[in-house]
Amino acid sequence: MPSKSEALFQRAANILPGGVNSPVRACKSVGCEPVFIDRAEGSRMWTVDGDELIDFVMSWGPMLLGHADKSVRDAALAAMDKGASFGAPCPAEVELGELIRQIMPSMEMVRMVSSGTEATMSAVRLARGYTGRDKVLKFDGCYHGHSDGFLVNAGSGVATLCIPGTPGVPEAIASLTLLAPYNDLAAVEAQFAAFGADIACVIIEAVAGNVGLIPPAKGFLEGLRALCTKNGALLIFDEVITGFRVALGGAQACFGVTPDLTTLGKIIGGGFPVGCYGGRREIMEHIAPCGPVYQAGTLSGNPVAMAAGIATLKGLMASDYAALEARTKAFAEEMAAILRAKGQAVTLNHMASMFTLFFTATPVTDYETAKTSNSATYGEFYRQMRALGVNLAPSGFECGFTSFAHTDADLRKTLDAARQVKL
Ligand code: KE4
Repeated sequence: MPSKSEALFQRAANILPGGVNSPVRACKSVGCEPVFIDRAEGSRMWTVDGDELIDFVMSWGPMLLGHADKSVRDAALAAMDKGASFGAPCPAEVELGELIRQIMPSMEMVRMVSSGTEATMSAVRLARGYTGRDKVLKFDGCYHGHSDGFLVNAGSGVATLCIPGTPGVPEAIASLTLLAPYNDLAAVEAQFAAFGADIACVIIEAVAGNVGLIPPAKGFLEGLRALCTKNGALLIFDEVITGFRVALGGAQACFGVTPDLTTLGKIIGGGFPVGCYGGRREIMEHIAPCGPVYQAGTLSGNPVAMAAGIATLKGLMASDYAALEARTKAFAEEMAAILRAKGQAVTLNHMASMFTLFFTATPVTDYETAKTSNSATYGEFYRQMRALGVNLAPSGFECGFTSFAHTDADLRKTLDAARQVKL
């Protein structure tokens, strides 16, 4: 007799490609079927079969306050009682925008959209419109959503599924995307030497989270800043993951490097579909209806999503980041030690409340070294941990996330589960 999850997955596969609405959820790279979730609260999720899981995916980052946070829930329900969408400006859009600028002052003006992909796609169009240039430089393994130009050597689900090249993306578009290895400033300098006058922007995950976690090498971000300024290109920090996570003010606050534009998503919506891009006023004023660079969205600034985002940011402004980071660090280091005690080669990369365990002895500093991680071992680890009640990222090219809802008991229980794993 199939479980409820198995039966649902069979039905789902008949209507949804791969049975999912986003590829990495299909668990293909970790050799099992996904479980269907009935509900989630705090650090926990419950499957449709009633199994309880301690969650370290946290919806791929958004749930930093924890699932079903009461303040977020109450705000969203109160907004819903006043109507789901107006197609006209509402006060919450202004309040959330002002809150973002208060937390990230480099974002002098912002535009709300409905996903991280929309944010990065729009920021790149703005950079092209503002500079009059066509080329974009991104980094091997970084993932900025699924708009055409970003799928060149991308991370996240593209890397997870080993999708070669960019089927469906015309060569004329893909050729406008330049690449460099993460943390390789010389390679970026070489691209600028070759194409400088035509590079509209450099877009980077200031802490890479889609090849697993890779922090920037000392001086790397500062070097990018200098090269962009020197060559008249815009520096875009894609903070869809890192915004409000690696610090309340994001990676730009952590490293003291100011981008020209920033893109946000995930946490900013508290679980609702929200993205945002913003930056220097004189750049943002090129966006319609101020300026000629067009971007629009039916549900941009949606009142329910804005209310959830405001409640989320206010909750985070009152949260103890240092404490969460210390607990996450200790937890991740203990997890690595447990796996090493089992004879596994493990490289641990962690920062703030995100971490990745790579099954390799090689230090992981870019996409190539991330690929030395043993994906079969990761898959075995994933499957056994899920059977023991722990939900890790179903891909070795993603990050684990803790939240302000994860208790010491959750972390201890997870470490106890790891001690039982046989690799
Ligand atoms: P969305 O369009 O998925 O909201 O955001 C795209 C995006 C942009 N930039 C960064 C740095 C991102 O990490 C993402 C999306 N992240 C992936 C997982 N790392 C989303 C999960 C999924 O694709 O299902």
